[in-house]
Amino acid sequence: MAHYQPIQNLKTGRITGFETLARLRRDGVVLPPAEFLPTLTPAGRASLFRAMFGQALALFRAVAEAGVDLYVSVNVESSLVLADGFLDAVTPVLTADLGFARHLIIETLESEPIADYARTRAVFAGLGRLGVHIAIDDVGSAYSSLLNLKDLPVDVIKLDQGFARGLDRNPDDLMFVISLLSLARGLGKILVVEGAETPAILDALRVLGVSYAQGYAIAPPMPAAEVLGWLRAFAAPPPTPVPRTLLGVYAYHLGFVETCRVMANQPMQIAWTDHVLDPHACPIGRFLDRERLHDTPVARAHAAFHAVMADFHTDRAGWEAAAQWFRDHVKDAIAREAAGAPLSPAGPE
Ligand code: G
Ligand code: MN
Repeated sequence: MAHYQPIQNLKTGRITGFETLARLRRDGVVLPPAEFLPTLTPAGRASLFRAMFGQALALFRAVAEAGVDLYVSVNVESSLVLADGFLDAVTPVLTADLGFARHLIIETLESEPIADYARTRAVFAGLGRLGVHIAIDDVGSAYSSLLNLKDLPVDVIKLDQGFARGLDRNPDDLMFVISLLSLARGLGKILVVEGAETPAILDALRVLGVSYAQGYAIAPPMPAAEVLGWLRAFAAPPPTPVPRTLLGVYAYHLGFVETCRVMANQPMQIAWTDHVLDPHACPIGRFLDRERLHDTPVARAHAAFHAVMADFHTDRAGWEAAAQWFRDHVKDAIAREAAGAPLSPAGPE
């Protein structure tokens, strides 16, 4: 049995695809892969993959018939990719239906070190010639993942959900997302961040410039019969650089500060315009004004940070301290909100 979980393009708001996820029903309970995969033999895993590949094709045909253009991804262990029957099982189907091949993403999992890089590269390249995209799954969860990223021809990086899932409790973990985003950009790969569990996490990812996300905040995995109806009902708010949540504010600020640090590291000095000194002009200022939070400690720390932008080249330590002060206030406000005591908006003027 397969469930399908949507992946959203955060730049456009549209759903770009679905991941095919194995679900096992045992004694009336639906089990996720973590609970039953370890019990499967290699032959059992191969037959699970064939079943999921078939389910992915079935979903692709159903949505294509309804005139909807979507990618469908399917998971496979790297060891299975190297096994003899793998290409034989998928090539005839993909060659017969190049529309499916071009809409298929194969997500490779790294449960064990890759035994034969040359052969893995050859298989991926063969799939690539048919139009199939390759994703490297759960990046960051296994010791070899960055080496695989370096040595294999993949198109998509899926950041393990462990990085995004707890962001509302540990906002500084956003640095992992910022770094991976920069790595993906530099390598020319697409980054998909998994574990977008809450609207605030999704907001933070969008504000950072992450292009694709997957997680409960968009939708949990659903049965095939629900996919088209869910797509029809799905309405994404219009894309905007303005944060919608305090975690989004935190993300925007971290991303901005990191960009400034990178630029400070090269000899061409940045000339700030007066605009930069205006605390109401930036996306954070627009959030604070819209939420009527302009009379709060967070907003005062925000204005103080804008005031030190003029000292960026002359007093970096003071600038870093003001940035840190603002972040401490935002973190405090996030914690208050989680505890049910949010910052109160200013009263009517
Ligand atoms: O291997 P991969 O990480 O692609 O598997 C995705 C799994 O994560 C699925 O089993 C899915 O049910 C689960 N999942 C999807 N989104 C979320 C989320 O936002 N939070 C958590 N905790 N799990 C998720
Ligand atoms: Mn996956």
